[in-house]
Amino acid sequence: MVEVPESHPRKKSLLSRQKIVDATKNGLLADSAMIAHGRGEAFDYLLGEKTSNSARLAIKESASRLIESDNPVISVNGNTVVLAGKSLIRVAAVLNCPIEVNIYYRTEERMSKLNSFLEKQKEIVSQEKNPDNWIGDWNNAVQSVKILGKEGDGRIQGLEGPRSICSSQGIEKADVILVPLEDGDRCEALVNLGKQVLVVDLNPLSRTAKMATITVVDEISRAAELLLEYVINKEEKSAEWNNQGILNDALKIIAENSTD
Ligand code: PTJ
Repeated sequence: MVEVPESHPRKKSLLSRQKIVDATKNGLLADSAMIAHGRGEAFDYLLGEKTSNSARLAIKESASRLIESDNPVISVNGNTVVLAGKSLIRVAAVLNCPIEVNIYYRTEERMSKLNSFLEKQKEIVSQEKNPDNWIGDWNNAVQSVKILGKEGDGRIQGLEGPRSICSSQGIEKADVILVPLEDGDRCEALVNLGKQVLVVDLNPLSRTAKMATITVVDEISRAAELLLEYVINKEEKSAEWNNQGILNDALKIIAENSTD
């Protein structure tokens, strides 16, 4: 791993790249994970590499829906585990909800490696001190987070083949699903099943971004840290949610950043 000096203006981006490179070597990621990451980086650059006010609103709304949900689940793919695994374990511990490994390019080997990676991260997170403003037994809360996915005993109706496989106690049962870097078809199938689908996607033009109940147009590691703050602060649901307005705002930011 190359040493990146503290002063380097692109330090965070370089470290994220390195995580993706290392995880690829370790067999955790899909062959196309770097392409997906590069596309995300390009959009993030255009968005100014910071969380916009409208993304902040979408993260708050996601927090409130997860809190109100009877059966919330956090669905993670390879890139998400590598970039935001620890933060999402913290969110799951506060919400007392499971995390499901659910990947587009499903192989038994990757499922098993991602599961072990998350279990190790759980151990590390469980040793941390309580997050700010959270009161309770942190070690116990983190240890209680179930990592689902490997069992594959559920199905997403409306999809065919390996992409329909899920956990009966996770995605199949859930009424609210947080699913970063989701694929458009699956997002549509989940919405058609009457579930609330909360996505994190840097591309406001993607089918996923357009299909979702709530779209957080932000980078997953930044969004996951804010989500933790908001689930702890127990954000309240807004009376009406205009998701198209959120997408329009992201496009406006990109347009503004693209002119002198
Ligand atoms: O682990 P698997 O098998 O589930 O495969 C995961 C990938 C990401 C390879 C797969 O889902 C895929 O091919 O995704 P796409 O169709 O390239 O879509 C990825 C979307 O996520 C794009 O719209 C990117 O802009 C966006 N994206 C990429 N990196 C980030 C991101 N959004 C938020 N944060 C990121 N770090």
